[in-house]
Amino acid sequence: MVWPIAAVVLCWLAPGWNWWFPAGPSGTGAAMSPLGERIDDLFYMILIITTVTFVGTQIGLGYVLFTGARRSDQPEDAEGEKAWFSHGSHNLEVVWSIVPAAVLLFIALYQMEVWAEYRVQDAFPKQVIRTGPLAEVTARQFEWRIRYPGVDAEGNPLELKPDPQPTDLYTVNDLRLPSSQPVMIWLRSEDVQHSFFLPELRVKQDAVPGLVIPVWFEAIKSTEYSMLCAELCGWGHYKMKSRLVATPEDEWRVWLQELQVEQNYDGVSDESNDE
Ligand SMILES: [Cu+2]
Repeated sequence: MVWPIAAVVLCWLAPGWNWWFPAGPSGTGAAMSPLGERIDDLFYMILIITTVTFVGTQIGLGYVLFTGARRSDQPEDAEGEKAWFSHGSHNLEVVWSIVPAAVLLFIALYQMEVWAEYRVQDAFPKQVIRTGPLAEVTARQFEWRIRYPGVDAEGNPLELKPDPQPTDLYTVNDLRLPSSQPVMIWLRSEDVQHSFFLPELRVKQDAVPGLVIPVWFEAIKSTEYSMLCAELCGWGHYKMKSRLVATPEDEWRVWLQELQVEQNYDGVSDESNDE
């Protein structure tokens, strides 16, 4: 019984110690995105179901072992204590087929809405469908290359085109996007399979060579988040640790304008004359 008890105690304590979910900018393991909170609720629901199942089956196992040992001790008053075999019991087979199937079906149906919002483009928030992607993130061995649209004369971001444009702007390992609103990126891979992972936002999506995968998320706080590769993609896999910086939208626009000035600077002319 040591292991079941240890498992239950650990299940109980792990969330408080941030073993279950990583401690993000909030200092706790709390999800930093609205959809992430709902994903966490699903995790906890499944954790409770598996804990109850695990403890229940261990208690059942303990009970069977205990009563079996007691009966074999006293073979002389075996009357009425005849060994009972469950093997071939139709009723038991039906019960332990239907109950797990019902539990799995319940989980499958219960998570469908969150899954759809996360992965199915038609169910994405209307805002990201309207505004389109704000950046393209391309994974490669071993870094994240990020492409943003340039800004027009008024300082508004242009539309991000599927193919690189002369007006595009670039960063490496530094993804910057507006906070407190759903934003979308295009995810690609240049070489092998990588996995775009924002642990605090509960976003994890494979980057697959040849595919352009739209990914959306919403950072509820303006701060810096971890951006990792969650797929062992080669010797330098660890070097893909980078960051997502979420800022209010006006600050993000100013940053994009500054990036444009910086990247268009020819290194000769007086920078102040260009503006
Ligand atoms: Cu990688």
